[in-house]
Amino acid sequence: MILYSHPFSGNGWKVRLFLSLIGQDCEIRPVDLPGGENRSTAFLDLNPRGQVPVLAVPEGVLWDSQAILVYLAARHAPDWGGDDAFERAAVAQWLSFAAKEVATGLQALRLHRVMGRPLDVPAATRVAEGTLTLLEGRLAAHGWLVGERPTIAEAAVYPYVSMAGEAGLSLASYPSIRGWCARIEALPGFLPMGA
Ligand SMILES: N[C@@H](CCC(=O)N[C@@H](CS)C(=O)NCC(=O)O)C(=O)O
Repeated sequence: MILYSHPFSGNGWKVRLFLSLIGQDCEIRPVDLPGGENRSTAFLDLNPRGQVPVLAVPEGVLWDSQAILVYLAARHAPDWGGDDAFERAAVAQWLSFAAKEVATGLQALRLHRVMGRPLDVPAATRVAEGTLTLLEGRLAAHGWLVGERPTIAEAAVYPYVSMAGEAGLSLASYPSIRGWCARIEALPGFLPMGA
């Protein structure tokens, strides 16, 4: 397995974090995003979206962090994908939340603040605040996003939430989110950003 990523990529961190949590080895190939390597013909052949992460596996090439998490759980760690039809659908619901609300709020704000990407900051801030409020509601009543143990939903949602400070938002008024982050950070195999 080869993971194409960049050390700064939060979406790449989702995959590296999950690989570490399940103790799965993987070759990491850095992609020079600032240098535009992701726009090269060779990289676009791997991912026509021109984004990391990309995972090359014996069956083919997968792009999109959520899709890669689904593959890795199904192939290597089924316990992390949900136990039954309802749980697997609930996991998919949070993966969709990661790809939409988390990406257009917290991820976009971090990219804007750290890399200077143009952004409608008030609109993205509203999305990010709504994201945190929704999560706080779920986590005030439950320890994990799905069921009673961590799933790939945690790997998809946690990275950009835990980096809220880099997006210019504080988690001070979200105690349940902070408790959930601490539980994830205490899991065996937890991998910090940039490690
Ligand atoms: N939906 C994709 C988003 C991937 C994404 O936004 N990747 C960023 C790095 S975190 C990227 O490669 N950006 C390069 C670009 O868009 O030019 C996923 O979840 O993998």
